[in-house]
Amino acid sequence: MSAVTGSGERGLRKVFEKPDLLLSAEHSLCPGCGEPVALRVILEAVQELGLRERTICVAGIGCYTAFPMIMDVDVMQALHGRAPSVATGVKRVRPDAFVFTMQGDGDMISEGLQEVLHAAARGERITAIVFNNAVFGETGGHMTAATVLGQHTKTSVGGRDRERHGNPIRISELVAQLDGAAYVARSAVHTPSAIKLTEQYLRDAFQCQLEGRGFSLLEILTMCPTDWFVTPAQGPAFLAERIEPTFPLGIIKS
Ligand SMILES: Cc1ncc(C[n+]2csc(CCOP(=O)(O)OP(=O)(O)O)c2C)c(N)n1
Ligand code: SF4
Ligand SMILES: [Mg+2]
Repeated sequence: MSAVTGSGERGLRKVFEKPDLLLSAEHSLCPGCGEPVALRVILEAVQELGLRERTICVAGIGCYTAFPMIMDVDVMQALHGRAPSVATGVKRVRPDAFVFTMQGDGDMISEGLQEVLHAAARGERITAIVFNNAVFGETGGHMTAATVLGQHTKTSVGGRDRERHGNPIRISELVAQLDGAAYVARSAVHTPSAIKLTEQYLRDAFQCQLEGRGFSLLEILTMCPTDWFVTPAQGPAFLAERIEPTFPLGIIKS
């Protein structure tokens, strides 16, 4: 999992031990899936910042819907695409709570685009996290608004075509234009250095909420070898060569 996480004994412990907030259970995720790597980074950040008792996660619907059962924090489930609106209500009722959403690209960018845009424009003091694997993973690999041009999916057979299917939406750049968005960044989990970046950006985004500065968004590119039609071992290279050129990593607004 996170191969570059620190130095000395603490760093080694972090690599080989399960995070305290990650519970053990059966799950149905595929080998090589990037979403559990992102989950690990999130739970480590919550623990290290001492936020466990205050945390309420609002989860959308996707393969990551397996996670609430193995997260040792409070989690609410939202209808597809609606997590930013549910999180808005949670934060307004419980302003002292630490609130983050967990959505996929299909959930946030295809089905719930208006929810995230309005929450960002209002400057809601929540942190939105989107796992972008450029497909509707859980339901079998259909094209989403984030599927990249040329990408073969079950509904873009032969590759996404600009004329026929339109262009992918870069959610981070879109949200960054809104005045209420205080922090926006894009990271990934396909290499140790990318995971390190995810750790850093996640802390920045969480800090933004803790300081009451406004809406924060972290987009994390995750591997989906099953719906990219590659082997688990080929997933990281596919992300780097096919997905990342459309979605460059970095801080977009701070
Ligand atoms: C309103 C609505 N439409 C469709 C679905 C079916 N559905 C459940 S999960 C899912 C795919 C989610 O894709 P994404 O958010 O990208 O997450 P991933 O599975 O890729 O992690 C879909 C379409 C649903 N639950 N609700
Ligand atoms: S379908 Fe894709 S996103 Fe879903 S568990 Fe499998 S690899 Fe992960
Ligand atoms: Mg997806």
